[in-house]
Amino acid sequence: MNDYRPVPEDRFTFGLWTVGWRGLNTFGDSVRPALDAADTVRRLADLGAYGVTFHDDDLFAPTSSDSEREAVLKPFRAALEETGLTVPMATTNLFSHPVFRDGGFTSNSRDVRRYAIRKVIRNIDLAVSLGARTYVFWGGMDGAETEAGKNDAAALDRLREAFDFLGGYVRDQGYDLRFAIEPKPNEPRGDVLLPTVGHALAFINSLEHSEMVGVNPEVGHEQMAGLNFAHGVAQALWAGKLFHIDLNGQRGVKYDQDLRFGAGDVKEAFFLVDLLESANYDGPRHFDFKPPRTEDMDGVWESAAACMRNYLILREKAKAFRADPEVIEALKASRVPELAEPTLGEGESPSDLLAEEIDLAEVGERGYHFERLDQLALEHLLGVR
Ligand code: DIG
Ligand code: MN
Ligand code: MN
Repeated sequence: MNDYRPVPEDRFTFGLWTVGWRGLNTFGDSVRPALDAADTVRRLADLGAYGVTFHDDDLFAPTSSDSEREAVLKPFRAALEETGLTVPMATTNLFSHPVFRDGGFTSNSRDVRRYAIRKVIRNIDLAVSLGARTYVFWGGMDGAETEAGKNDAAALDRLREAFDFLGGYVRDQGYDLRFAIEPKPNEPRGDVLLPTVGHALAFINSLEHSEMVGVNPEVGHEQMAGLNFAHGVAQALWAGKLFHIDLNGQRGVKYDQDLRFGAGDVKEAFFLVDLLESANYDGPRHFDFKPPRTEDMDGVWESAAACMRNYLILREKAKAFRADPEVIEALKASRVPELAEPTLGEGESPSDLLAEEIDLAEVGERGYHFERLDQLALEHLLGVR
């Protein structure tokens, strides 16, 4: 019997800001203490994690001096060394400080845009020194509440300018680093620029260094837009642009819940894990979640452990689903393998195709038996197969 105990080989990672979330929100004060970064590394290592990720501000205040930064980094590096935990990804906080109230790269204020790029450069240097290979950009504060207040074309120009400049910096430094854009439709801004995976993929195509820029989709963010997360990830994979992923849970179109992974739409979580494992996605399984404000510190670690446990449970169920002979038969009955067959034959011409007929009456009656296939998946998920 599998005890679903995570090991570093499972490549589970957590943001320092997740288990470190103190519970402060618009309607409630903090309920938990601030966590020390080095202690968090040790605790996550004990739970079986592979790595940690961070925003610059998770480690030190934006105004910290070099010596103040080093005072934090020294024990942080020591804890990484001691536990063997990695830092696969880092990112910049371009949203908390009041200076970013109208965004970072797309603030109407030019001096803020220039500061945002400086802040990213500084943290890219630190991230690379800690071994990060992926740098995430979540432009949560880059958006608008009023249409007249933001010139979208100019905002996209400034966003492209920032990515092209930073991509050039990474290349000039010879860093082995890729960028991953994290879309979100709204919150904290009324409407956020690049709201979904589709918008981000289209934007990436406009960049000078597009080959080094991918996406970091987050489960709840696509679902906040009423979209199916697995389909968005599938398109990112198809485009060769799934550079990272933020796993959590969301229950419907509402505020960003950042639930532990598996606690939201569990059927969609099942098919997401099925997709990632079937596609041999080899990136970190990164949790970007917030232990509910109701929890004490014991609840925080229980929630973090459950993120990994749920992924492992769903991974085993997805594997059993794919190996089930009845499922293999049902996939054939639904003609799923046939979709992988090119529509046109080798060298076939339009006249060849036009010479063909279809019996509309007969083919029009064809059923696809998706209900049987989906019921088999659900029965695997419910544990009766
Ligand atoms: C929120 O979903 C965002 C920020 O926490 C961070 O910039 C990014 C990192 O994955 N996710
Ligand atoms: Mn979120
Ligand atoms: Mn995220």
